[in-house]
Amino acid sequence: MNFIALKSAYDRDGYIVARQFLAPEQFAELTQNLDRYIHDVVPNLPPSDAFYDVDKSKPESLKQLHRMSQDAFFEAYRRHPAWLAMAEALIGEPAQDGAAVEAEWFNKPPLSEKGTPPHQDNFYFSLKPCNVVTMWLALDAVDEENACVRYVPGSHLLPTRPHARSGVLGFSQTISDYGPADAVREVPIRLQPGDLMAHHGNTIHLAGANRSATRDRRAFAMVFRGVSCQRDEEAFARYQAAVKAQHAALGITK
Ligand SMILES: O=C(O)CCC(=O)C(=O)O
Repeated sequence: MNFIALKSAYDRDGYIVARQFLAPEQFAELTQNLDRYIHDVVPNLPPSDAFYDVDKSKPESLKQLHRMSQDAFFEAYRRHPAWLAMAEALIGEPAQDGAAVEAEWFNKPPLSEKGTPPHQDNFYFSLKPCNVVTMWLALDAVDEENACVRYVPGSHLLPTRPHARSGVLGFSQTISDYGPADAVREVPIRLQPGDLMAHHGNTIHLAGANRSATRDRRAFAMVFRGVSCQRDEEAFARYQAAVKAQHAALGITK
């Protein structure tokens, strides 16, 4: 991987794409463990760690997994050398604890109408400085039909935008003044299984509904914070209160 070229694109655009990021055997190891986790662990998880588009009685509607490091494989995976090297090249400093904060899984099941509202991750994380990268590995081919993520290039260089409650489970906050001038700048990121995209904590991103009746849109993601990041505890407490209120409104309890 040419980390110098990737770092310069990341600093300019706020995101990068690295095609076929993992070797085939590494990708197979990850997908086998994701299948195992979904089959063996997910049925016993509390509602806060596994979100469904419909509900648990429709396992095919599974749309998000959080706190996957409760499983020994994913706990160790947070330190995976390839992921860590890429993350540190992009943030330009060591990652806190030499590891990702957490491991997560995202899907837009076929015909899922719930998009990802436009947001900036650092509105959720509340880090200063915002030297944090989200790395998102495609598990399926993703394109406009099955709701690929869209980035607004260069948006990480401008101040954080105001956010408000979205009503979308798993993405509680959305940019409240997002408008046509933003939308015309969106770039759809088409990926093949094993391709990685990574974005800065202030890069605006979103995704639409999955219009395919047959294709999932699954991804595995990890977030790495630079050692210089400190959490703004007041902003984080406000965000957590907003999530709690949204979960209560959507009937999600621990
Ligand atoms: O998978 C998606 O639609 C969005 C994921 C996301 O917002 C993120 O990983 O920061």
